[in-house]
Amino acid sequence: MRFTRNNLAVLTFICMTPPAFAATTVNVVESGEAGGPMTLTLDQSTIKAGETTFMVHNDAMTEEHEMVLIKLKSPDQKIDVVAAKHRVNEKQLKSLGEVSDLKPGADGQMKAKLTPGSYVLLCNIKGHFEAGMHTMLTVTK
Ligand SMILES: [Cu+2]
Repeated sequence: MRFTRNNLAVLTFICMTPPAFAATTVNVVESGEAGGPMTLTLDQSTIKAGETTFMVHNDAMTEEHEMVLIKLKSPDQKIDVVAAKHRVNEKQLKSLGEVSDLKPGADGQMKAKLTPGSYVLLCNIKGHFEAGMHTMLTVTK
């Protein structure tokens, strides 16, 4: 195959175009009332690395929630709950930020630049992690 000047121009353009760069948005819904089961769900569990916006909605009627973003050292890293406090010890974990004090019905958001790896999103209000408010997020290249 012989390249004409036009072909080369097109090839050069393709080679120099970086991979599509689009910020990812993850929608997070938190739900559950005091004394009952609680949930923290994502609209996608695997995303590409890069600039990420978490849009967090507290769907509870009366309960305040929060969302803490944690990067794990490995996919199977255990997160311990401090029994006496009914909370996770955030100081032992790598937190990348949080949306705190989300009132019932309220929305919040946070941005983070995510590198490939395993992440956990959780609510660390007393008792909420144990009630079910945690979920995994996998970030790929
Ligand atoms: Cu909560």
